[in-house]
Amino acid sequence: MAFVRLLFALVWLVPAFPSALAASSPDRPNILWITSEDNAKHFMRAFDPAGAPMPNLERLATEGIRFTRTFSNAPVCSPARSALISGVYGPRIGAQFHRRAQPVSLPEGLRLYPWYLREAGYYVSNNVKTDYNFEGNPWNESSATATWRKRAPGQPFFHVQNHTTTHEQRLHFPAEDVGRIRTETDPTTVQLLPQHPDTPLFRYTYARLHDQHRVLDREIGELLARLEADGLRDNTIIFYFGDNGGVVPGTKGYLSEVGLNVPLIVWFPERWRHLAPAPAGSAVEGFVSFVDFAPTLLNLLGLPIPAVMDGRPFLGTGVERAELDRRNEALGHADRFDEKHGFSRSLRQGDLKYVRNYLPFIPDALRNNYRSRTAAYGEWQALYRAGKLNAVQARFFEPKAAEELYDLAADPYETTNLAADPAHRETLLRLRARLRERLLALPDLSFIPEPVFLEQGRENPLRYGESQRATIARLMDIADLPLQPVAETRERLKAALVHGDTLDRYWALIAASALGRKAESLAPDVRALRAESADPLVALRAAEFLALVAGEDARPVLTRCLRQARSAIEASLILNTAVLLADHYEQPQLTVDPTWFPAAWRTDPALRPRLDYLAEPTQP
Ligand SMILES: [Ca+2]
Repeated sequence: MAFVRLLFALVWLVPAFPSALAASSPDRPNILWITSEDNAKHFMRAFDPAGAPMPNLERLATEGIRFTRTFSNAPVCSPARSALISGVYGPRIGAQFHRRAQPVSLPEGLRLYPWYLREAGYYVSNNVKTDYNFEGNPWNESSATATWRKRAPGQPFFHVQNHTTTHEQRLHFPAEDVGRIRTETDPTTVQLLPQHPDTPLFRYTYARLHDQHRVLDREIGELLARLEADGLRDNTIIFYFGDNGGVVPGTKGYLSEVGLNVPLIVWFPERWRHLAPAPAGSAVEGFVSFVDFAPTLLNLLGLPIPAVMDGRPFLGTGVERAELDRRNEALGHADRFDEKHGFSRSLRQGDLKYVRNYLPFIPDALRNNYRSRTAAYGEWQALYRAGKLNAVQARFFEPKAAEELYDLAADPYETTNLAADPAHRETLLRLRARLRERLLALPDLSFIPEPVFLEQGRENPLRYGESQRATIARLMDIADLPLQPVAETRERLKAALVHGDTLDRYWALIAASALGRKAESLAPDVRALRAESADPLVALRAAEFLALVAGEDARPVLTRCLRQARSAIEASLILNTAVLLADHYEQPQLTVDPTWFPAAWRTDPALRPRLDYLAEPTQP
């Protein structure tokens, strides 16, 4: 500690080296980002009385500022981390998919934030997870041994220390562990989400997760002690936050509050307190989301914020508490996560939460191999099949509503969907319009099917999105037809089904499937779209509709589409429907021969899990 102080003093006394002098300026704070994996605020006592005790974090919170409404923009790692490092919403630049099929390019004029810090003279290090959907390494060092200690003498640092102690994989234990390996947390004391059955395995899973939080807290305590021992604490601004929510079943990977609302604590040393928007020990309820973090860093250091960034700073010069408290909106997105394709958006405004499910016929429970490694998922599903769940617990396995609306003040765990309640009609229409406005402003590239986007837009997603603005608005209109009374929409749907543009037909078929039986009269029109000559993506959605509403066997068409597939991601999209129809709509399971695909496709993260699943001897 004394050594470092001495170095500071020595460099300060050598005016012959002005650049060294600038780099050592005591007018610049160090910044330490402590991140932890898959942490909702609901599992931490610092934020929720039902959470795990974490004394080190609680002390940091008492001396720092708790941001109680901090949202990951996506409930899974790579899209969440892509928003953090770019300051841009994933669906605006094609970074919304997890695991990426291919990395996307950053918009012109934008660099990942470590680059700006590095330019400003900071030593930037990351230990160790990256998981961005972009190419490039903006760090001085990103490794399991990265540390602030490797910076030049007197150089300010920005360091990320990521903890995997609470990561989902920690819940990949066998069900036999119940009663075999004791937990520090008493399973009878945990508070289960209303979506979960009260079984010994669920209670044990929660207890294991609480235990991991206790371990995490000890690790954070050790890290803070190292900072202190290095004599750096009085010049370092400390952030602690979770990288996405989770991680009991049905949270990570889903747009629930437990999937999105992460903990955030920011601690300022005395000399940098003027950059804090609120007093030590206080809680800020103004909304903060991951796109705001990069602009916040730049603002803290007095650096300009690139115009292309979507977020805005929540710390530093110019941030006023009153204005911060008025921020009350957060946008969430869920798309393909691994092999499971979906498309949902959420908009939280104050205590109101609106969710739009564009593929409502896909239940949340649609198979995702990685999720299913948590044993409690399997038990949850078995209880569903045995008819032993109540309506709230069973909803995970059933088709979704196209729209969801929750009053989180009365219903914090989103159990009662108010979307169809006439008493809330005005609120529904207001939030529906607001979400639409937000998505059009991006514009949201998920209206372009992922295989088409990768082929046409990956090189310059931002510019591609701008060029597709009118198309995306038109496709959104078609996607929203199911929200109107059927009598008014049938003719528009019929027109879209024969539209000259493939994507209009594609979305008309999805809209028809979202309507389900109410769109049954369209079956003859749809059969024509299933024909041999059709585009595989159109034929896929046509076969899907006819399977859903008329029980027609989709396998011959899906097989044909698979064999015509132009990319691994297109094959993945087709297999998503195959598994959906077999597991949730009583269709016979498709037989797939992996040799239909080029060898490189068979290891693709979006395709391989489906091939593995279909190869399992006994599917459920
Ligand atoms: Ca994570």
